[in-house]
Amino acid sequence: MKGRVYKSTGSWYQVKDYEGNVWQARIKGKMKIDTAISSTNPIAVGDIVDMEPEEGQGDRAMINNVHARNNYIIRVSPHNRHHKHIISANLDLALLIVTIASPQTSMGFIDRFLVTAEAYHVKSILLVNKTDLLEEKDMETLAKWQHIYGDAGYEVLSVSALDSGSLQQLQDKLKDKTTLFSGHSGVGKSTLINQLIPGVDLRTEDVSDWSGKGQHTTTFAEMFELPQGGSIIDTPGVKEFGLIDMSQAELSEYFPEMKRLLSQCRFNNCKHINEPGCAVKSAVEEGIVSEERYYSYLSIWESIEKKW
Ligand SMILES: Nc1nc2c(ncn2[C@@H]2O[C@H](COP(=O)(O)OP(=O)(O)OP(=O)(O)O)[C@@H](O)[C@H]2O)c(=O)[nH]1
Ligand SMILES: [Mg+2]
Ligand SMILES: [Zn+2]
Repeated sequence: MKGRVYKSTGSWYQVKDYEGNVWQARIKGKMKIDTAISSTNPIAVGDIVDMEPEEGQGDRAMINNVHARNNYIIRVSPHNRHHKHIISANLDLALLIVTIASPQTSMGFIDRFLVTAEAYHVKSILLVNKTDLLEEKDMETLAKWQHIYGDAGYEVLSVSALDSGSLQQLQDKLKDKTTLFSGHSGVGKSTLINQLIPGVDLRTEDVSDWSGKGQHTTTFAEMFELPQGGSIIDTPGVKEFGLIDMSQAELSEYFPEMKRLLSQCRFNNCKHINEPGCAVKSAVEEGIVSEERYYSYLSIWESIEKKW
């Protein structure tokens, strides 16, 4: 029996089979787990699994195989490099939800997320939420982000989850796809899903008055089906995005606006830092590649291990 994992709480998995029945499943002790990834969670939301019902146990089942993943997004714990967590698998799209106010998302965080999604071949869209709260200077930030990320090759949508009329374009993007919703705590991931899927009624919580940050309301990743077709994966808010094993040499390939220029650098092992004839640096000087994105490149470059 084949099914897709909708929810995982550590030891139990909620799996929907292809006839629409929901099973409460565990991993069979002897199941072979792909150790190449060595994540703290062997099975993630979005995984396709094989399972067998447990005799006389109602909706209980045993998972005995995980199908090879088309892709997945993995995150390293910022506190322990060895703790890798697969956020979700078999994605068509990653929606990074960001806010300019209440709370503020940093460009550094955005860029780390986008780099990870590029490395794992997951297309991403940037969604700026809470536009109802934007003051004049925030509108400038919004225009700047639209410009920078638009030029880099990303779609940027801006909405207010409180105004369902602003969500039409987003709805079209999500149709018939499996989409990961990610972003800091409090940016409105669950609120958006409540708007997109009437009746799902996810718990949401005000951003804290004193810290201006979200309260980590969602605690487990869970997948929900959209009425018009497709599904969304709600996830707990992430504070930092630790990058997976990535070498400094490959990093520039994960900045689409730099990737386009790599063949024009004088040296094919150019680090794009202080080499002569570097096409990336020239593009930064000419304003073709944004200084902010280049700064993120340098900052990520310094934070990853040197493996040429
Ligand atoms: N003004 C305004 N408030 C919003 C908007 N979207 C969400 N909120 C509020 O922001 C707060 C946090 O929303 P949640 O949906 O719980 O945020 P989340 O991203 O799911 O947070 P975690 O589950 O902690 O990761 C709630 O009080 C929402 O009502 C918006 O577009 N405008
Ligand atoms: Mg939530
Ligand atoms: Zn270069």
